[in-house]
Amino acid sequence: MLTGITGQDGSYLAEQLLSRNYEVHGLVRRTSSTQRVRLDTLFHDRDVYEKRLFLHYADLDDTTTIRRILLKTEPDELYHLAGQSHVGASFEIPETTCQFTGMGTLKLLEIVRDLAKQPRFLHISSSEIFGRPDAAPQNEHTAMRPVTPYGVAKTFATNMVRLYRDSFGLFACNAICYNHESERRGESFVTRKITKAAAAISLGLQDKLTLGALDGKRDWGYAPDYTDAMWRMLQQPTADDYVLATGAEHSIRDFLDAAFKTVDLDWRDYVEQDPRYMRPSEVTHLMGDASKAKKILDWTATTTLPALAERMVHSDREQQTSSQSHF
Ligand code: G4F
Repeated sequence: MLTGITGQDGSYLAEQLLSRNYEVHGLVRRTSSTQRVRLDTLFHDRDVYEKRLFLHYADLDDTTTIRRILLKTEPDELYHLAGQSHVGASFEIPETTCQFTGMGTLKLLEIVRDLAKQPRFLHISSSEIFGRPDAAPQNEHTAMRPVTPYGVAKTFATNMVRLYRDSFGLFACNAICYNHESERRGESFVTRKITKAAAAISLGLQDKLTLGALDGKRDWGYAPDYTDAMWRMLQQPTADDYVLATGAEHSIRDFLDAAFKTVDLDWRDYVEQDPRYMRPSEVTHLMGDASKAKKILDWTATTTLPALAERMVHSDREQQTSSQSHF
């Protein structure tokens, strides 16, 4: 069972689990739109949709419906990936962020605690819990010092997962994920915004890219690697928390360099900054130490930043070229 199955990570994890012969169930928020672009291929596969992949409708705060679905489906593994995940937006909608990202996790833990057959539980935590850390790289023991509403909500959820593991004996784990991107990344996150713009500018479809602060540094990896690690975490004999990261730190300028280089352009000719995209408080440097994941899960991130940016720009160029050819 996956919450957030229609998101970037949910869609990769669903594909990986199906390829491992799992029956996959997804919790989906009921909205008037039925667009689930990232699951399109699976939907149209007659051997998969409603044979080995099933969707159920429930909002994260609808505990009665979620309990009913879990009682009916009796999952072995529950991957909790859903929540309000945009850090910048969390300053505009802090209550919604805490309601879904923080309380949504606690509500799920409460349901699982009461189940006769308890699934193994994975919560997607975030490097945002470290905020402005006093150590680099950060590991599972680094103090949590969040500086954004999203980081505060994730810190609450991460600590609750630990508490339910230690106090109630749940098999509950935190995947403390650093930024992980892909061609399926939401278009308002900085990497996808950059790769979409680089592609559009190179095709003559756009002439400017407006961004916020360019000084931040992040540890950017490739999303399918991270969902693979999540699965590995739930196959261990004991539940634990793991940092998932590449161990390399890059600036937004480095990402701009790599993305625009793919299309032989210099980003300095196109990028402008707008305070609208700047955050009231910002995590400046984040870099993870994933040596525990390497040792215990036999996991390492495979993709370097230039290769990631290049891959995303090529995919955006293909998408934009094919949507142009439909007109
Ligand atoms: O792409 P971002 O929005 O990612 P951010 O804030 O690091 O959060 C992502 O990674 C976290 C893991 O550490 C996740 F937990 C979280 O859910 C999310 O997936 O911003 C990256 C950096 C920031 O410093 C931001 O200020 O890019 C800067 N930035 C500059 N201009 C921008 C923009 N970010 C966005 N989204 N849009 C801009 O125009």
